Amino acid sequence: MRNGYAVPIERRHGDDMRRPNLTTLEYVLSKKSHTRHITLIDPAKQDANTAADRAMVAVECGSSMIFVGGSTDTPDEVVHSTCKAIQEAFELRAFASSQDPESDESQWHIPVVLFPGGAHALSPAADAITFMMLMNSKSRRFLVGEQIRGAPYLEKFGVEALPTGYVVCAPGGRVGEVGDAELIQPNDVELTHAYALTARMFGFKILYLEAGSGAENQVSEELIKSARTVQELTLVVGGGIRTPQQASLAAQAGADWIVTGTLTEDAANLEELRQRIRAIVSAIEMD
Ligand code: 1GP
Repeated sequence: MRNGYAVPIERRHGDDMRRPNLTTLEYVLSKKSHTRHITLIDPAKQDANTAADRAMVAVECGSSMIFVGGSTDTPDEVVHSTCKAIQEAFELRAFASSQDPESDESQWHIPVVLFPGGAHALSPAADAITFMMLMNSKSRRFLVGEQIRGAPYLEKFGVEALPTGYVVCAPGGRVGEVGDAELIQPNDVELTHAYALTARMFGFKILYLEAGSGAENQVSEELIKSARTVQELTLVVGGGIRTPQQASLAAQAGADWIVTGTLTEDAANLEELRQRIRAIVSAIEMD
C-alpha cells in the first residue's frame, strides 16, 4: 500500500455551475420514465484526450453518466488525468452551449464518477465515486479493506460517495476472479433477493449487478427482476451488454441504469461509437 497520494489535491470549481441543484447521488437516484445509460471508460485503455473525445460522443448520443475505472491496476495519475481531461472537455462544451441560444447547455451537466478497482484509482477531479462493497467477495479486502484505505483521501478530496452494493454474477470475468467473488448463478433468484435486501438494510442506495467486463452472458433477466422487487434501491446492471436487444432486456427487467464499457473500447472510430451508443440509448428509452 502506498503511504502518500501522487495526485495533488485541486478541487474542480465547475460542478456548482454545471449541476446547480442536485448532488450526484440525487441525480443518480432521481426517478425517470426510462432506463439511463452509463459509458464506462477504462483509463488504461486509451490516452486522456481520446477518453475525453469518447466521453463527449457518449454524451452527445444520450449517455447520462460517465464512469471512469476498471478492475486493472491503473495508477492514480492516469485515472486523474483522464477525469481531468473529461471534465475540462465538458466544461468547454457547457460554456459553448451557454453562448448559443439554440443549444442545450444542461446536456453537459453529466457527472464523471469513479468506478474504482481499489483505493489506488482515485482522483479529486471526479464528481463522485461508486463507494462499493463487493458483497459476495470472500476477501475482507473487497468487503471493507480497500474502502478503509480510500475513505480518508475521498474525504480530503471532497469526492461524493455513492453508497453501492456491488454483486458479481456469473460469468464474472476478471472482477470475479480478482475480487474473489462467490459468483451468483443465473437462477439464484432468492439469493439475489437476499443480497438486495441486505444492501437496503445496510443503507446502500444503489445495487450494481455485474456480469464482468466483456462477459459472454449478461446478468440474467430473472436476477434483475428479483433485485428489482426491492424497490428502494436504484439498480445498475452491467457486463456483457453489447447490443440494443441486450440493453432492452436489462431495461425491461427493471434496471434503472445500464453500463457499457467494451462497446466503447471496441469501436473502430468515433463515428462507429456514435452509432453504437445511439442504438443502445434509443433501445432503452423505448422501454
Ligand atoms: C464492467 O459492467 C461493466 O464493469 C461494463 O461491462 O465492458 O462488458 O460493457 P462491459
